Amino acid sequence: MATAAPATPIKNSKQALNPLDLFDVRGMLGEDERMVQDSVARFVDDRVLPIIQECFEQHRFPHDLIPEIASLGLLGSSIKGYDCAGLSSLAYGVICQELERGDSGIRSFVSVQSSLCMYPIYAFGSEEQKQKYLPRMARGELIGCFGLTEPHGGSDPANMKTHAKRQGKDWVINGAKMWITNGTIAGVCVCWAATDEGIRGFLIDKGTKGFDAREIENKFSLRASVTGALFFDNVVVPEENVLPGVVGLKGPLSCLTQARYGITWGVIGAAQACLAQMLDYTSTRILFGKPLAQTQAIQLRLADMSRRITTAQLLSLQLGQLKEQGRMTPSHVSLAKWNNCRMALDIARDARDMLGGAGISAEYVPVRHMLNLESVITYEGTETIHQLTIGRELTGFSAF
Ligand code: TGC
Ligand code: FAD
Repeated sequence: MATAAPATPIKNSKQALNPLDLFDVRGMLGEDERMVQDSVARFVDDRVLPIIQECFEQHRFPHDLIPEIASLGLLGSSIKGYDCAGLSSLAYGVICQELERGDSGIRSFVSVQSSLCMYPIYAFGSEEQKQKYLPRMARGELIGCFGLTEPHGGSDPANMKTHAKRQGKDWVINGAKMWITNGTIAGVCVCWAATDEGIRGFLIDKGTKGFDAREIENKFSLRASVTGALFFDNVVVPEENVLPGVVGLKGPLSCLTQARYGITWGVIGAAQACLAQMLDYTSTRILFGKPLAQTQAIQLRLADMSRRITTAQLLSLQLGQLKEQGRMTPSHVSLAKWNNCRMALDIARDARDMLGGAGISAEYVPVRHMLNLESVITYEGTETIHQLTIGRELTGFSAF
């Protein structure tokens, strides 16, 4: 027969450590960055967490949060000017982390708007395009989507079928895009299409003749996010809607580098949410006469979660510092996206298991994060694509 548990856990550290930030990564942030983190954390606690379970169950993106997300300066937060907040890379990181602590779908919304839509307009757009789109996008009045993936295979975008042909001063676009976040709620699509000159980016406004977006229903993942399929049937766009500053695959891939950087931080938030709930649950769930948290097997699993979160935090912190110094490379981002998504997905799956039967209930966060992370480890480059990117970096041979 098991003996009764001690009433209170024994504290071993003289100085209490934050179990979700053991190496005090927050302490490495500047004061402004900590203020940003705090305000996004409050927003997530007050406005996201109370509704997100229901949104997920109802397969509904909470549109009504957009004005508040915008007023917090979270849309295009790294852009200077054009009504954007001009925050640092680390601030963007903690924004993603806090949002994804709420739900990957909310972080996805901000990633797509900021890194995949506003970034290319800022980096490759004409001054007229920046003036026309960026301020409205920063205010959340205009939503963007990013069309790169196609139905026949997203991992190899160089082989895209969507094409644009010159017709006098206009371009005519034909093709289809698949799995597009914000697809049906977007007022503008940043669409990548093959041309005789190479891949180019086109800004296609909602309502343009021949452009259609349909929602993808029946998802088991990212249910609090909108995902669509896009169709382009002889869509005519004027030359002024082409992004003039880039030709070739490096255009869309540069956007992915920005978004993947944010994801490395975001998934830490999802993992922290799972660990926080497990620390609470295992200390109050009494089995065999003692709290689960007092068993060696559970402690090993909690310790392993903590080790993996900590290493992911340190990786993203260093990545952010390299980014600020202009030294971050696509391979750095691939390694961190691979490591951190794998870390978060493994933690969510393990947390779900530690809850026993309750682990399949939407009342607890791990299963929702777990299902979301199945998308996050797939989009923005699958785990295999990032592994092969590192393989290519190490060996010089492309194995794609
Ligand atoms: P490769 O020869 O490697 O490169 C072609 C050109 O691009 C440059 N480049 C990059 N530039 C910036 N950032 C990167 N990450 C870059 N990677 C490559 C490269 O230097 C070269 O430039 P240049 O000047 O020499 O022409 O191209 P490849 O055809 O061998 O492909 C490499 C591969 C497989 C890594 C690439 O195709 C890839 O990343 N595939 C995965 C596709 C992907 O991630 N799709 C994501 C779609 S968007 C999305 O999922 C949004 S989800 C959003 C949400 O909801 O949060
Ligand atoms: P495929 O490319 O067909 O890959 C299938 C499998 O083959 C994978 O396991 C892959 O790792 C593996 N594989 C591929 N190549 C190799 C190789 N050379 N060697 C070994 N294995 C290989 N895309 C956008 O453009 N915009 C968006 O906003 C967007 N949002 C998304 C939202 C959600 C919820 C999801 C699920 C996806 C989204 N995507 C978006 C698409 C996403 O980027 C793609 O799903 C992803 O890039 C993989 O492409 P695919 O689904 O066509 O899989």
